[in-house]
Amino acid sequence: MNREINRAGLNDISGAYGAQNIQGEEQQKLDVIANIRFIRALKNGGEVCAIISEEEDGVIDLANNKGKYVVAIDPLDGSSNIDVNVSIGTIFSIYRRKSEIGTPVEDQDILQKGSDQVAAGYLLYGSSSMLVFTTGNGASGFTYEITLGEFYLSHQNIRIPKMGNIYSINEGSYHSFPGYIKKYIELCRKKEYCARYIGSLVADFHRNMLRGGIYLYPSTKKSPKGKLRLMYECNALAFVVEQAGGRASDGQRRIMEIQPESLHQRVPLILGSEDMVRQVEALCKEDLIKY
Ligand code: AFP
Repeated sequence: MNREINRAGLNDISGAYGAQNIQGEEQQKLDVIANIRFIRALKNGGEVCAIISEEEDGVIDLANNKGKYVVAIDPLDGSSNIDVNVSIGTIFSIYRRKSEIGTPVEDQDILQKGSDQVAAGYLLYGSSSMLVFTTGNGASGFTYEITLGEFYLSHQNIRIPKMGNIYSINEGSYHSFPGYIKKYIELCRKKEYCARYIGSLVADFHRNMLRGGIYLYPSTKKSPKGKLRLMYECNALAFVVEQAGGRASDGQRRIMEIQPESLHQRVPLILGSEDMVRQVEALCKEDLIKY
């Protein structure tokens, strides 16, 4: 994917594909290409029995009963940034199937909680391409060496600062945020924190993880349940950030403890430096007590 993304302006693979995905979002050509490529690679790998993808309505059953793992993936996140040469990413979660190996995939294999993930991570196609992932024993980053075509360990055991001074939120929606989010933004402004928002979750998250900060996508009038998807965006980053010493919440609950009810379920997402996320949770609690 790295090669295609880097050549996006030169060949006919940027721009809209002309269809919408299940969420009603316009698919970009690279969304479709990334989806096909990842599904093909996971199928050929032989370890996976089913895939949940942002770009597909239902579960992709690979008819590989011997496969031990279920993968949830957002093949290309931040795709509205492709045409303007801004960083984008891929996000993935890996689950061990619950049903017996050798039998067909069951519902219980698919809708698993984030706390059941055995590995998760993301690829960031930025000024360099990086893979950051965890298997539950810390989180590390690997940078892609383009001439050798390999990822090399470059960020061993990443630790997110407990407190930071960056906040990332689409402030254009300020007037439709819940009260506690508005209060938190006021607080960030008073303290003259740095507002940084790229609009590519992976890129915003990665910067905040290395520097210390918070990312917020709360409920809005347009997206009452938040915009981001629990199964292939929030859970993976929640696992990574927790393994780096940070926190991920929907305001009231730990993201990884939310029981998914559907493949494309959306949740509010607040994640990053532990003390910053706790402060938002405290403001949310105050609001709930008041009303
Ligand atoms: P696209 O893939 O449609 O660009 O959406 C990207 C995304 O899911 C996530 O990467 C961003 O953080 C978020 O949406 C940005 O959404 P807003 O444009 O509403 O701020």
